[in-house]
Amino acid sequence: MLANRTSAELLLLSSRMTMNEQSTLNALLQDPLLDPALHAIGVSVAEGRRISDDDALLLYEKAPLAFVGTLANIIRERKHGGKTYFNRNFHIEPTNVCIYTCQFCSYSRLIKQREDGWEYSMDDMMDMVKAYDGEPVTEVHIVGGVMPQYNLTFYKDLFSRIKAHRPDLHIKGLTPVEYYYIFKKAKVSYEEGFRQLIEAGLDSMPGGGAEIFHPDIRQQIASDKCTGEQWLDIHRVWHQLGKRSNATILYGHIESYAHRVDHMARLRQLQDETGGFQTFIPLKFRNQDNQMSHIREVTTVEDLRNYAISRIYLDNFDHIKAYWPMIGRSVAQMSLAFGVDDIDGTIDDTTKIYSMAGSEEQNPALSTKDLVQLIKAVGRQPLERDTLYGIIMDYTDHVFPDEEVYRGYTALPVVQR
Ligand code: V47
Ligand code: SF4
Repeated sequence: MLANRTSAELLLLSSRMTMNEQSTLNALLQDPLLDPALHAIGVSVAEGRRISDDDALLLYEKAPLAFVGTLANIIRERKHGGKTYFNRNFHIEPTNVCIYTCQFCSYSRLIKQREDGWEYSMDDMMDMVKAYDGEPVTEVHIVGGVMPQYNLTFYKDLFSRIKAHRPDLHIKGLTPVEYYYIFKKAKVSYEEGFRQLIEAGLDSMPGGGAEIFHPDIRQQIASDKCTGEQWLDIHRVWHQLGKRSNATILYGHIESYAHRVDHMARLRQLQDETGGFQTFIPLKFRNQDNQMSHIREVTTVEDLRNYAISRIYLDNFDHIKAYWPMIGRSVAQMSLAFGVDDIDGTIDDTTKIYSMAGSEEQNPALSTKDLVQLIKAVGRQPLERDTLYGIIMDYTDHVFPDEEVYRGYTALPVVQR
């Protein structure tokens, strides 16, 4: 405990902290009512040490929002200061029909009523790409249901056509769920399959399909798609090829806190091994139009606690992302004080998987100006990034015509003419 340390130790510790960090931590740790075990975790974080799985479980079980929020914000500011990243991307969902039966997904039921869904052709998808000609988008995120016609040959063709049309567009495509299926059907190893897709133009892998790795839960909510182990193996191979990917967790349904910690432990371990993950994206379970509609959604407080605890636990992940179309703009803004430093940046309305599941944003379209204002309004610095976190533009001091300029956290916006 800080109180039990020698003055030399305390001096050394405080010399590594900013004044702001010191006073925030002092206020937090000197609370006489603070649980001693939480106090010890606070000291670990102050010292920049990794917390254990038991610590993470304790945070989930006992720590108040303000406690985890303060620690997460210290880590966030150590890593990024006030920087908040977004990108300009668009989504293509090849189909909303899926052979798998994930209970939480509104796509799975459509296999029985296939005619109610969509199954885009190669030309349909190329038309979607062409619709962005001349637009300053840097990434296309391709993910959807799994269907037999979308096989390895199809995706090689799609990726190479996209690159032939627009070589600078980063293709962030598919997840281990699709890869496991298409590589198996094509009878190629993960490595060989990836080599072919990289040659066709695949650049990086999004974080989907992770759900909850622990078999006790995965069996109940996503029994027939790739296992947690297979998901991790596929990312491992991808990283070994020198490529980057993201990771997600689908939380707030039937899993326990121990399952969330188990999930993050497996990710932290793989990240220690490969260093290939860029971003962790907690995805809140939404209960509309799926077979788990009877489960109540968790509260915003729980969402913020979950962001914060993942920021504290995943010390080897550079970024924590809040996917704003799913949680809404206000919670996304709040999350920036609870460990989140990235809010994605979808700029169109083609992301159907969430609107079908009941996301906050029925029309998830935000212009760059809106996104920048949203970030500035909570005192953070907006940076447009590319998929690999190269900085495209720092908007901190940029003022758009007619932008509402926020001064500090509480001042009313002033329209800049
Ligand atoms: O794996 C499906 C989730 C994921 C529901 O890498 C649901 O940058 C909540 O992974 N409630 C796919 N979530 C999307 C995804 C993603 C999104 C944004 C950015 C990135 C990235 C990745 O969507 C699925 C599943 O976990 N999902 N149904 C639902 N009812
Ligand atoms: Fe298919 Fe993915 Fe939905 Fe599962 S979550 S049913 S794999 S689209």
